[in-house]
Amino acid sequence: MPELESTANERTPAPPAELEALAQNGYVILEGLVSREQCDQIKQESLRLVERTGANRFEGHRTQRVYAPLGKTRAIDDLIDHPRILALLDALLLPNYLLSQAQIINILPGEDAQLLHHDDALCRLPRPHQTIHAAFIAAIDDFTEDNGATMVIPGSHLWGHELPRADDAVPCVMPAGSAVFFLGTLWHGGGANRTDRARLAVTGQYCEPWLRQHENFFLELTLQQARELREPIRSMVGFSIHPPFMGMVDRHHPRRVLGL
Ligand SMILES: O=C(O)CCC(=O)C(=O)O
Repeated sequence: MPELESTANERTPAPPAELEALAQNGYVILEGLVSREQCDQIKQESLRLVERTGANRFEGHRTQRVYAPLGKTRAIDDLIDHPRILALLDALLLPNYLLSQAQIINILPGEDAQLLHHDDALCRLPRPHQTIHAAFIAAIDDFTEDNGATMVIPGSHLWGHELPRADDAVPCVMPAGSAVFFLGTLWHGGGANRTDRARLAVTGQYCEPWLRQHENFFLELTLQQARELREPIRSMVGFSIHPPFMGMVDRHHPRRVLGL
């Protein structure tokens, strides 16, 4: 097997206060990840890509989503590999952690609150358990009390199998360009949009390098698209290994398939 590589590098480590907030509450708000101008560009591109509304209550009958955005636009790359997001992931997950899923979510006026859930539920592990999954949801519009801001239940990452009560959830109110970063065990969901304007967000979910990703990037991206992805996004979609050989292709590092 050729050289090992890591998504962790010389990044500035995550501030202890952010890690403490995560340990205590299960989430932390990161302000000012991208500028308002960048949000405007993301919004313009997202509104070009969004199509139909969801098919069920979880997707949201009044929510538009862009699935597989990495094959459709480069507009959200600066969020997907934002150094402050990756610094938190470096502290939480093993080197060569993966992007599990990326999505653009536009909650339209009149949408009901989404069912509360935790992102690692599909793994069916007894709770509470170690962190194997973490995510961010970035506000591209300002998130307010009543426009569909992501709702979280503080401390619920430590729960066992008790079920959440909607009344315990609090909105992540934050200005456009900020994000809520949270552990895969935290109960959360999109909020109800009681305004007359849509609420746009970008989300990235990440997982341990030995866990199956929610999205099958190998089938969503052409080899040429994968070649053109910048690092560390290319590694995070799956052109990486969990040492010594998980993820190999015919004995070799998967990057060789791309001729790189
Ligand atoms: O849009 C949001 O604020 C949350 C969405 C979410 O958690 C999901 O769709 O899984």
